[in-house]
Amino acid sequence: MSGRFITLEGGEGAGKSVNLEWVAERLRQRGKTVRVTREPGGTELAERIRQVLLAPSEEPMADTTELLLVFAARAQHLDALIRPALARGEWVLCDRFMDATWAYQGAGRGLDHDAIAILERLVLAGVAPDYTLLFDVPVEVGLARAGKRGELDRIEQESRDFFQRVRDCYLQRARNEPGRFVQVDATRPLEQVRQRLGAWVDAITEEA
Ligand code: Z5A
Repeated sequence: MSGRFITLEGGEGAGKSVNLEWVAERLRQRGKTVRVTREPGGTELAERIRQVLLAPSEEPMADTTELLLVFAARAQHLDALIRPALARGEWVLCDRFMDATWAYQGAGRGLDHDAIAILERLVLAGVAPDYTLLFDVPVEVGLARAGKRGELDRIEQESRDFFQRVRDCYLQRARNEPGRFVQVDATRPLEQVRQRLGAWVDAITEEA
């Protein structure tokens, strides 16, 4: 039986984290072996890279450093966790993946798309999500939700315009790949968001 690679994406405070385990549990109820993970991170080494990436520092991080760290963490994550789990037939549920790089480093930072595409080819080497759940909320709503958590990490300290570019990029990518993306209106109450997620899980596990 073959596994599936499912990613969760969206801007700040969209609701990925509060729904990740819920979706995993629903998949388990449908008989799937599920591995929950996240980016940047997911393995011991990749989590260490995450700390470097997100910790505010006195020395400003160059945008290219940020890009390369994101891909360094991803290379490790793919090698040590994602590829082996998929090879065992597990369902991998990942909080953020490659679309986040296009949204944050590509659209947010405005980094060169050809450079990102080269790194994507090198690091992913053919691995791609089967499905991507895009939790969409207007920037103000997401920032207000995320702001309630208190201290902001290095990227969370970016401007409203930065997060608007991130959101626009995600929405454009969803339009470009309607077969992969499942867009979720995350302004709705959690109960309604989960009704939608549950119906979707039931549908894809019928097929699998
Ligand atoms: N990053 C990058 O730049 N490039 C990359 O390639 C990758 C990542 C992979 C860490 O990601 C950072 O890494 C991220 C992008 C960058 N940057 N930032 N900033 P992360 O996923 O670990 O962190 P995050 O994006 O900051 O997650 P988040 O803000 O926690 O968003 P979330 O997980 O989607 O939100 P949440 O924690 O599930 O929900 C936030 C709050 O809203 C919480 O109190 C919930 O109870 C509440 N909530 C959620 N849904 C609802 C609904 N439906 N109604 C009402 N309230 C709700």
